[in-house]
Amino acid sequence: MTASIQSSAASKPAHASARTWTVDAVAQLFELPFKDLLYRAQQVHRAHFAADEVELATLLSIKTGGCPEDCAYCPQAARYHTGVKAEKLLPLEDVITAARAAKENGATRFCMGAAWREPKGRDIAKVQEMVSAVKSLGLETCATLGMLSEDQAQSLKAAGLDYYNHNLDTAPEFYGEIISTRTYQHRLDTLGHVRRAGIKVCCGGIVGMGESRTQRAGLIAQLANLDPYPESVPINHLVQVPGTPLCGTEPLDPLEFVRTIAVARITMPAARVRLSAGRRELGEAVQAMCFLAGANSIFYGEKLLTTCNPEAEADRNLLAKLGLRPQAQGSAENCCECGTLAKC
Ligand code: SAM
Ligand code: DTB
Ligand code: SF4
Repeated sequence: MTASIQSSAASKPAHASARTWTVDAVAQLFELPFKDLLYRAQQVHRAHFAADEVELATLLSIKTGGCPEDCAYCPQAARYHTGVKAEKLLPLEDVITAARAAKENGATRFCMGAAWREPKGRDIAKVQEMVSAVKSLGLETCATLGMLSEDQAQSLKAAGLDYYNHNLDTAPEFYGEIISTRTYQHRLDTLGHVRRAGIKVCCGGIVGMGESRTQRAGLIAQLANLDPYPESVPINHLVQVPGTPLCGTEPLDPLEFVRTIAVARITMPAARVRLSAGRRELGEAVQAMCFLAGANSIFYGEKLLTTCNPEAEADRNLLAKLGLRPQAQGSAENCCECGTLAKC
């Protein structure tokens, strides 16, 4: 399994992988005493970012449910009986209204998600309009629409798309237990198309699906060895939704989730590591540890795609209690030197 995705950049960006991570080397980080692991993660975090700043990204499901894929975690797969109804693509006006509200609430990034295996030509034209409209509000734009061809990626870039989210989800060795309707290589191909179109990559995975620690290390090694590694790395804690095959999986030890965040931070120093799905179930103390471990981004707003997220006010209170501040709006400019959002 190759982890290489090609970039057309003439010179390597500053967040290019400084080294190749073997699964063993990543697994050794997981094995560190908890305090040593968090100390190392903090050192890396503070060398690359203001330690008190957290990015707020708001999600909107622009096309909900009815998905033909079989991702075993997903409430939007048509084949599972989860109570999520298939809906049509939202009208442009609804997307603009939601994006405006996200901006007023303090978000800097707006991510539009669609329950598609891959978008069709007419879908891309409509998403292009959404991207342009959201961008004109002064928000960073992100979309997650499934597999993308090179042409589709270029069309989205032309419309002003800043980030594309497409997750590897888990280690290659565990992947077949979770999804059978598309391969790991399909995912790497889409990531390559996104990179070559000049869109920043948002790519992470889910933990708590019954994978082993070695497999968690395998996921992180895959992400860290992408060349360059993703600018954004969402680490999702499985939200167990009744009706999905993974509902009833033995819950992951929350400290293992914190370790995963720390290992992502150490191996991808200049990436935004996003504490993603599952925050409600983790509670405030575990989330606080995740921030200590180097998480510096969250999904913000009462809903993820179909499941619940903490209320925005509860999140603002949590950040204030921890002495963390939301990233200032309008400050998410690219570094002129390297094109990333991080200090370099
Ligand atoms: N259909 C597109 C795709 O799969 O790329 C975009 C939407 S999909 C819902 C985006 C990501 O959400 C998935 O790759 C997965 O990592 C995450 N996700 C979905 N259901 C989840 C759950 N129950 N718990 C945690 N993460 C989940
Ligand atoms: C990502 O890694 N997590 C978000 C976002 N990218 C699109 C989605 C989480 C979805 C959780 C289940 C749901 O709400 O349907
Ligand atoms: Fe479809 Fe995406 Fe859910 Fe998989 S994760 S079933 S592709 S919406």
